Amino acid sequence: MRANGYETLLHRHGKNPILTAADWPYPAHSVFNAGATRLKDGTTLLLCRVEDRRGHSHLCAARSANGIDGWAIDAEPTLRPDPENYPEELWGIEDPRITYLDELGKYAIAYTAFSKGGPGVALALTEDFHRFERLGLIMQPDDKDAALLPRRIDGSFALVHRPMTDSGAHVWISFSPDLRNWGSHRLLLQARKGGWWDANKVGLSPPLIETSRGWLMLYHGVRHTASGCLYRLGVALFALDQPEHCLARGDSWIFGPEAPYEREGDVSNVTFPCGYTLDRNGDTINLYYGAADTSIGLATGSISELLCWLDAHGSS
Ligand code: BMA
Repeated sequence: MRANGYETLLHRHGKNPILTAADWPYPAHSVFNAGATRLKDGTTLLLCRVEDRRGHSHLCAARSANGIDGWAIDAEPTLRPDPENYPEELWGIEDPRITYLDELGKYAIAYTAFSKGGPGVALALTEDFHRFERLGLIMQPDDKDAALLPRRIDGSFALVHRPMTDSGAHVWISFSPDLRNWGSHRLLLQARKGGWWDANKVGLSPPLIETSRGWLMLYHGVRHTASGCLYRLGVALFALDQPEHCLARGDSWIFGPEAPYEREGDVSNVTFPCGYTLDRNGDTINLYYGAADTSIGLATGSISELLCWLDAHGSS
């Protein structure tokens, strides 16, 4: 399929938006930016960011057999901010990204903890999405858009994240022996400059996807315009054993706000994926994204097609 002459790599589901605040079993203002995973029994679990009328967010799990509809949503918030014990969560917790860590037999959730100091990166572990073990703030403000890699690289856990610096908002990777102490920080992906669609501000979208050719990154690029920001999605590939080494980066964005529920909402013109699942064939990717900071959409694509596109449109 083509749109305006461009290849369509990610296809919106006909039932989009697949989840909205109207589906919630308790009062909620908006539901967006969900982390995603497939549980061992094949159930798709979305850990959704739910914003209340105070403007504060918490996380709530929604489970579905097909990842499209028939969602069973927790009757109460699944993970609430806990500012008494974790002051960095005073104004809410946002944008979870889920990675299953084989080594621990646990899911790691990297999320944004928001408080007086600004947004920082916090980490929690869980086996069942009912009980959670918090590790607290692992990257101090201003930092967000973080996810762990599923396995150690050269003996260390690896975290992709997006600190704000004077030179702009770029994606970094940091390493840790124990998930608590982080160092060996390296620049992973730099925002471009000038007229590019991803000038000045980029960030990781869902966790990196391991492929035989490298770690595939879907990242958001933010374009500042006279009427606000445009959040769109781009693609890059990094070496498996040396993830800070970029093998290819696409020149154009591949997915952006086009449908009415992406064009209009609390924050218009935002497509913001925080999670994906892979089908059993290992190729079909189901991408769950926040639409206009208001609802959750699903778009489906193929890993091999994304890699082919990168061969044709990428440079290192
Ligand atoms: C980013 C994050 C996201 C949000 C997006 C658009 O900086 O804070 O949570 O979806 O802005 O508002």
